Amino acid sequence: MRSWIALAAITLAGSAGCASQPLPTQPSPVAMIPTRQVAIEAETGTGDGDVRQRSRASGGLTLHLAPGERHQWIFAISGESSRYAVSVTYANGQEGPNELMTLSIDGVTMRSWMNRDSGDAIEGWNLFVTDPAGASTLAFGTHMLAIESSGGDGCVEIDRIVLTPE
Ligand SMILES: [Ca+2]
Ligand SMILES: [Ca+2]
Repeated sequence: MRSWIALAAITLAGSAGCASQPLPTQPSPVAMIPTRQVAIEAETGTGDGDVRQRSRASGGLTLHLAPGERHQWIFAISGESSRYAVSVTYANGQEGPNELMTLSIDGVTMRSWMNRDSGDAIEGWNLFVTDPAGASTLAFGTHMLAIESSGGDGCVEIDRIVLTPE
């Protein structure tokens, strides 16, 4: 009888020792999500403009903006607050004068710049160039990005907008 009690005591001590070991520290879920690139297809979103088919465009589609037209996109930052560089990829066949592009995030203008030709009046509409459009510190959550085109020959086609963590 005595040997059974001793064995039970050892077993209990053993399990107690195992359970008392500290668990590994778990990082918080937010810290585990790295900041990462956000890519927006211009043919999504809401506002002015017409969607065009272009075989070399990302997703096969662009958004045509005429002078005075404005389009906006809602996007989400899923990681912690970080600074992002914004770039815009577009096609702009050489028809005439270039357009002034204005990009804003959450209502704040990031950059206004004169766009450039991506090629001639025929092939140029299926060739794409990428311009920087400023940088902004963006917090976790949803934001609104907008692009407005003004002046020029009346045609520019936005393909894609990319936000890259700096
Ligand atoms: Ca143009
Ligand atoms: Ca596209």
